[in-house]
Amino acid sequence: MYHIGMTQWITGDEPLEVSCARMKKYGYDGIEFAAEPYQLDPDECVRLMKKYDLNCRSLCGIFGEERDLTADGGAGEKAVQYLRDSVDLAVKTGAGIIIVVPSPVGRTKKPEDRTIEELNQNAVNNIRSAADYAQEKGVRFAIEAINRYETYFVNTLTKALKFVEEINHPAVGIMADLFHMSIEEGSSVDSLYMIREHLLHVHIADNTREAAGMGHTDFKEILRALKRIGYEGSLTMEFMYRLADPYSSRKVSTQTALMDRYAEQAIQYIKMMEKSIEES
Ligand SMILES: [Mn+2]
Repeated sequence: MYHIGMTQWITGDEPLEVSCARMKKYGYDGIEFAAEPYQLDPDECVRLMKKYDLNCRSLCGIFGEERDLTADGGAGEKAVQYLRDSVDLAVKTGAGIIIVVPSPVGRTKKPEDRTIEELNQNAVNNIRSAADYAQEKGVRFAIEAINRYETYFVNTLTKALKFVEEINHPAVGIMADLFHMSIEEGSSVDSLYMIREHLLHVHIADNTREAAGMGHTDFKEILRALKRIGYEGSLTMEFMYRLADPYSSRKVSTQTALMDRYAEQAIQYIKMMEKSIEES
């Protein structure tokens, strides 16, 4: 059975402890904290994990305009420093993986003052530089391809693979997010096979970005593929309210009943699919 996690930043403005209690209640193994080294108190994170018997395998990088890994100069350095500071938070919470989106989320047009080659080179250099630090600390970066409505840059797993091969660093791999894949990949299963050697982490949401089982993604086929390629990481739930801007779900006041329903549905559905594969 897979380690089942849930990312926390999707829940809205509720206190961390409320989220942890929910995860414990519905049988989650782990929590994915937001990589917010300037906001989160690592001691408090550790205290809550102990209290609710959760572990932390990954941190979810948050990439607003001010954390732009495609930038050069001071802006690029600031983004690299953010990754280094996130590595320190990862070490303190026990997370071995940090999710990295190589361009600001929501920037769907290429900046006009740079060529795509320049932006790509900046991102490769910045991530490589932070990856040296991550490697020293035993942490790896998982590059996430997000869909075309959230970025012009790395928005398919084909692009993610090319990007990661260009970075060519032992501390940098790829993650698979089933929601983004449902928009961009011709076949999610074929794409999982394509990135198999680099796959470090998985985000689970249905094609509507709600909890697994609420849309039309075939999770049985996905889980079978993950098993066949020997994936041993976490399945981390990242469902959301129906919002166009994903980061706005951090600020909305939490719809507690809906969050409870998503959290319960997601884990029960995935466990049911896992069981049915084992029996077949
Ligand atoms: Mn994701």
